[in-house]
Amino acid sequence: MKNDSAVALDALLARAADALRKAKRVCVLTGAGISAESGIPTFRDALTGLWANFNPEDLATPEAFERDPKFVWDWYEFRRELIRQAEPNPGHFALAELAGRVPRFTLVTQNVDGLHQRAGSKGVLEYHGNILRDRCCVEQVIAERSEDSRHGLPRCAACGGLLRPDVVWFGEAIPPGPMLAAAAAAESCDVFLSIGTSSLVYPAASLAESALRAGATVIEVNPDRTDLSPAADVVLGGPSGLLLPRLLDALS
Ligand code: BV8
Ligand code: ZN
Repeated sequence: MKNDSAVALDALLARAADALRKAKRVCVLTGAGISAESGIPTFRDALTGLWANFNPEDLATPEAFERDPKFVWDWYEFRRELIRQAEPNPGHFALAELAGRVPRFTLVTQNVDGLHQRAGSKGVLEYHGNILRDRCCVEQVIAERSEDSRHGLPRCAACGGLLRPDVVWFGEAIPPGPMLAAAAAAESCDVFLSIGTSSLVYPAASLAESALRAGATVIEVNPDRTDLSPAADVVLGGPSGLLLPRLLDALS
C-alpha cells in the first residue's frame, strides 16, 4: 500500500508529464544539484581542504585571481580532478533522452563540469563556461598550454600570457551567445524545468522569472525549497537522479 507522500509524488509526476506531453518548446536550467549524485559538491556545500574557510563567491572572482593566481588555480585543479573522476548520473542521462521526446528542447546549465555533454546532451548552453578549458588572459581566446606551464602557473603556448579557466567569474558578463540563446528559449518555452539550482545567482535565476512572465508552466526539481518554489506550478521535491528518470517513465 503506497503511503500518502508517494501517492502525492505520483500525482505531481503525472501533472509534470502531462505538461511536457503537450509542450512544443521546453527550456531546462540546471545547477550544481544535478551533479551532486555524481560526487561533485554543490556551491552550498562547504568547501574543504585548503579552501575550507573560503566562500566560493570570493574565490571565483577576477580580484581573487589577481591577488593570488596560484591559490585560485590550485582550487580549480582540485575541482578539475574531481570532475575527471566523476561520471554523469541518471539525472543527466534522463535529460539527454528527454531532448528526443519534445519538438524543441533547450538545455542551459550553470555547471562548468561538462557532465551533460558526457551524458550525450547536444547543444548545451554553458551559461558559466567550462572548467576543463583554458583561456588566455591576454588574447581572451581558448588556448593550449606552453611546455613550461609545468613549473608553476599555466602559460599560453601562443603568447606566453597567463592562462585562466574558461569560466564566468562573479562580476563578469555571461558569454553573449549562451546568454541570448537562453533568454530567447526561456521567453518562448511552454514548459520551463528548473533542476538542482538554488536560484540565487543572477542573471541565471532570471530565466525562470522570464518564463513565468511568458506564461510557461514552471516545474522545479530540488530536494529543498528555493526562492522559486512558491511561484513554480509543480515542485518535485527530491533528488534529480531519482526523479528525472521517473518523470521520463511517467511521460511514456
Ligand atoms: C554579473 C562559474 C555583471 C565559476 C559561477 C542581482 C541580484 C543580486 C546579485 C546580483 C545580481 N546581478 C548580479 C549579481 C551578482 C552575482 C550574483 O548573482 N551573486 C549572487 C551570489 C547573489 N552575479 C554575477 O556576478 C554574474 N555576473 O552580474 O556581471 C556584469 C554585466 C555586464 C558586464 C560586466 C559585468 C556572474 C555569475 C556567475 C558566477 N560564476 N560559476 C565556477 O564555477 O568556479 S556561479 C556558480 O554558483 C554556479 O555556476 C552556479 O550558478 C552558482 C551556484 O548555484 P547552484 O548551481 O544553484 O548551486 P547551489 O550550490 O547554490 O545550490 C544547489 C541546489 O541543488 C540547492 O538548492 C540544493 O537543494 C539542490 N540539490 C542538492 N542535491 C540535489 C539538488 N537538486 C537535485 N538533486 C540533488 N541530488
Ligand atoms: Zn595567449
